Amino acid sequence: IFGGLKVSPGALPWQVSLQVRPKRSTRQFQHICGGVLIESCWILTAGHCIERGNDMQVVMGRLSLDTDEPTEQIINVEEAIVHENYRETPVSVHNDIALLRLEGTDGVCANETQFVKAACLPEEALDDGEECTISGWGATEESDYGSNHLLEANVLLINQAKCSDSNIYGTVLDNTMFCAGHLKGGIDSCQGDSGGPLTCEQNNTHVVYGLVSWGDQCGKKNKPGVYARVSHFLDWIKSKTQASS
Ligand code: 4AZ
Repeated sequence: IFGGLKVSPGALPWQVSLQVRPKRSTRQFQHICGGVLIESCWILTAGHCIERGNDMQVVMGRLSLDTDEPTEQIINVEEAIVHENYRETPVSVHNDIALLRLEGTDGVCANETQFVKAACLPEEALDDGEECTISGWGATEESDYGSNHLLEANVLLINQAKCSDSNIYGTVLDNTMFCAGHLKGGIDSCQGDSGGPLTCEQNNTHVVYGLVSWGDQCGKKNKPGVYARVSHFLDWIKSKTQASS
């Protein structure tokens, strides 16, 4: 996160760290992406975060990447489901969404606490200019390697036609994605934040409106962050989570 501030305990209880290690390796798990708890056994993340052939786990209820915290819950990923129309081009990523099914028994995986709590799915479209929150352990203006402490920043939803202007992203944007940020630059998501939440307040609840997906570098003027549009995928999410939970 560029231009971010440290998150306080319990402020973003749906934020998770997605971590991988080579199968059956004894090496430590490493953070690769963010993710969002949406149900006890389900995490939303970006499609481009899924690396086949690796063991995956999610760490929830923790702010610091390198220190165990009493509030944490660490759960293995049983299955990763990448969207069937996920597609990367040299400049953009389309349908950049995946679901992770967590290991658990009788439909209980994560236990709800003050520090681990699901975000709601959006029910309706939000207006351009609405202020929302992005968060993650990704690269900062000081460090390409990311932040050890979870950071957050406020961004504004940017009109789709405006973001499709030729001096911003032109014609690569489609309705599976939207832009958010500040066109003057400085405040943005970055590498390592991918898959993590853009949440907005709607009727006094926090809804996961976007997932960090891509952008032309980070924090640059006229190059805002691009987010997977969660509201576009509600039927897909329902079909997957109801089929096998
Ligand atoms: C990345 O490389 C990435 N500024 C993520 C977010 C943004 C740019 C790049 C948005 O994963």
